[in-house]
Amino acid sequence: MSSNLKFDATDRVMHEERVFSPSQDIIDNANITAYMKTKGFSDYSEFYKWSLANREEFWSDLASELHWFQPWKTVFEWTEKPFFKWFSEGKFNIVYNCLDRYIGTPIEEKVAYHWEGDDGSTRTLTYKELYQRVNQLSAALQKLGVQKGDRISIYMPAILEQIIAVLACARLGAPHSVVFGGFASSALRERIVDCEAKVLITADGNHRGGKLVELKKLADEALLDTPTIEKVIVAKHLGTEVNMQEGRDIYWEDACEGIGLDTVVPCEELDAEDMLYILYTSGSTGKPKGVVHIQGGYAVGTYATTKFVFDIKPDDVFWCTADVGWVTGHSYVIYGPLMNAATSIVFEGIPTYPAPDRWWQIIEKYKITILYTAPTAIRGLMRHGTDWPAKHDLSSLRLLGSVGEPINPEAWIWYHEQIGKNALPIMDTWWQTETGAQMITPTPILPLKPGSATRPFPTIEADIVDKDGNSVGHDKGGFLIVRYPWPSLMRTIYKDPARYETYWNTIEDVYFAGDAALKDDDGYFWIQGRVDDVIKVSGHRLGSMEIESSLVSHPAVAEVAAIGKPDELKGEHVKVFVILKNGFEASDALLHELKLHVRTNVGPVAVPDELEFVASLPKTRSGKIMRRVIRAKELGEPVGDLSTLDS
Ligand code: 7RM
Repeated sequence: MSSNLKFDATDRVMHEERVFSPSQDIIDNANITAYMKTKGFSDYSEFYKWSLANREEFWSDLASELHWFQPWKTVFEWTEKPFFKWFSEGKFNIVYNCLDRYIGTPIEEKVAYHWEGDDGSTRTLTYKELYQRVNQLSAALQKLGVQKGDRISIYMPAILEQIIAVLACARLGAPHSVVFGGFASSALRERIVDCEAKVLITADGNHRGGKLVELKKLADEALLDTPTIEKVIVAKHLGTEVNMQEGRDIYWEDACEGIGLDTVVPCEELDAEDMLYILYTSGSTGKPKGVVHIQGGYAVGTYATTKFVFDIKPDDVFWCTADVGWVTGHSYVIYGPLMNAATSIVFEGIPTYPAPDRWWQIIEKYKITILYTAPTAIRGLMRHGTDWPAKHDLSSLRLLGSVGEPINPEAWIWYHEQIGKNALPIMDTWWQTETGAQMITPTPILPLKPGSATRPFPTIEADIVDKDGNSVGHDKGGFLIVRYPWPSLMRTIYKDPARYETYWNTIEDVYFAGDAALKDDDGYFWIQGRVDDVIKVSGHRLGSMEIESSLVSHPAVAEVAAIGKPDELKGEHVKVFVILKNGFEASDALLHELKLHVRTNVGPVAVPDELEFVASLPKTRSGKIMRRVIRAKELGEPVGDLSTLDS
């Protein structure tokens, strides 16, 4: 167990005695109830116990609801621990399950996405139309030389072309690597270089909250140093004049020229374990990790959780507010909802533009039934008062969800009272980029406690342990772990299997999530936050080292330490401590310059709220900065073991 963990995860109790029990009506009609019945259960605890002993049966039941070109031979095997496979030898394509299987059925006329632009413009795609657009782009990619296995980076705003691009890649078996449109050019470049992408799909630009983002310009800066990129496809979203490099850049519409909407590019019949995507996420080093997800098991996991947690029914209108640049967008804007034939909403803008009722207006307009969002957004909207939601008819809503960070009971209650009109259950879903799908989460049949993600999803053997892997029992803090692989767990870290293995050997033989948590007497989990150098700012995942390495590239900076500090609105914000090089003076001007430096190098999400110039930083004898000590001092908490401190 590494010694640089943020805290020891002991007894940070967050108790909430209130319990909200679901109505009998909700219980009777839930998808999970129907499944439990087929297995002879009416009680979740009994069913969960059964699921731990019958993992393969549970997951093959769910997998059987999807289309396989050829059935799997083995449900699960540990190939060489901690590497494993699900549904071996099954032939599969996730896109077939998102689109093709609906063609020729009434679902083809159903709306897949309602899109609402920042400026209020709208667009709709039915399943048939989405299928056509995806086939068309797949054909265009083929014409540009893309083949199964080629990596494609996608750097786009929240427009429907982003989703079309993702699906067109997956259809061909060409792994996509979506880079959040809020990242700056160096972050984009680093990700393109790591996965050696052949093609980049981007857009001219976009507006968010009325502000212009010149995306192509940012992409061009990244492309100065990305030797593997052969072609750049540019979607015209704003229709503005942008630089187009001869021979490299091609407009989306030109790439698709001559490819009719009736063109069909059959789905590549892939192995269940073939790579679906790489998604970069922050860890404890400066280099982001390329989390690898695969076609089969990932599909089964996102399909099953969407069905049971969000309880999707044919008439639902589902809105997951996450950006496709993060894992929540991959799993619950694209794949999970499409495999459940749901109608989803995609919104380009921000909750408060042009006014703080934009979201409530969208819910009323599209008669949204399920809203899945982040605590930081709830807290932000809470600040504007109850009049804004009260102005709108939110009665279409039947279920709420939360993700990205612990939801504080105060925000939970506001969400429940003001948006859920004192009636709607809130699915507080704990999971990670690495886990692919929701892990510790209620389904609508579980009693809820504000602030708790409740209990593990069926088959997920989560526990709280000490650093030696021993269960700590109830009401004691510890490390959150999972004992056994599940289908949607990442398969490796791209080109770095050793880094994947650290998830399984930090605490011997179990999946170590990097979070501290505790379990109460009812077996409810209370997640307390990261114990490593991952910082969650407004639900966005950042790494201390990424911010630090960006800052040390500035000529004035000698050394930096970045930490996350609790923040009422954002959950956490970044504070950096900077030691200047000789000959540089601390000043307000330099402070602003350094913040700007992070903005242009990593992106606006990573800009530190606080920056302090210091003369020294606590270090180990081997010269490693002890962020744990800095953080404890900053928060006025006990600094813990100082035996490795240099001075
Ligand atoms: C989905 C996502 C993962 C980290 C995770 C936690 C934190 C996420 C919750 C949560 C408490 C939740 N993926 N986290 N959901 N903490 N309650 N419901 O966020 O890879 O970006 O981040 O986010 O610390 O380890 S992520």
